[in-house]
Amino acid sequence: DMLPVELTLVLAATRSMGIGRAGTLPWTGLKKEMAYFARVTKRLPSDAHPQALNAVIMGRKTWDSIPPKFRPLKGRLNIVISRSHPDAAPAEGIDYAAEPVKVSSLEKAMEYVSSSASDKVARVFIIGGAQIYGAALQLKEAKRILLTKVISDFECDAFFPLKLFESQGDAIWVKKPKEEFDAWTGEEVPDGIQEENGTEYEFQMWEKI
Ligand code: FOL
Repeated sequence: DMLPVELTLVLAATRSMGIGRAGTLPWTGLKKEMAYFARVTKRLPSDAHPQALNAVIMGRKTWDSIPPKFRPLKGRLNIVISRSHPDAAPAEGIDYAAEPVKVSSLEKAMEYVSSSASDKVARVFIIGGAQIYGAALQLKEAKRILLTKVISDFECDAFFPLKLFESQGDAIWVKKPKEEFDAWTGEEVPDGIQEENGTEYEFQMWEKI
């Protein structure tokens, strides 16, 4: 049976929407920002089945970029998209804590999370990179973007394929007020400009109208 899947994209990006450089993040030392990413992608909505878990969907290059000691990202169902992986049989008996589910497309990833085979999935996050964000943005299911806007400038060679600016945003996407951001994440998200090791950033939530 197929359940509807709402997708939330989560990313940190510079003002020019830069998200990566040479296969990794453009910055180092944003420990609190990374801790926010981990908390928000792990936390279940209050109405979730207590044994549920959230899913994180990523491309193969993003998987490779995660330090081996942190992957699969713990406490989350990890789904990795790779064209070179036949979709043969990821279904039964896979230990989510030990290995990611491998699929050949975002559509297959969506089928996997929405099928009754995994009715224990609560929220579904798209965690990159550029190619996967681009594919997700084409889908009606992409409802929300958790954007950490990095104000300090960094050289980047990978970019989020959509510009989100407070004044001149894509008309389809609107920045939500803090109250709705806090309610959705289930935490009090720090408001205003944050600073870590000389890098400034701001937590934001955007939704499609
Ligand atoms: N979204 C945001 N807001 N910030 C990011 O840095 C980010 N990064 C990615 C996708 N969305 C993001 C992709 N890159 C880890 C490493 C790289 C990565 C995503 C996750 C990672 O190791 N995460 C661990 C945290 C480890 C720690 O505490 O330092 C995790 O458990 O989530």
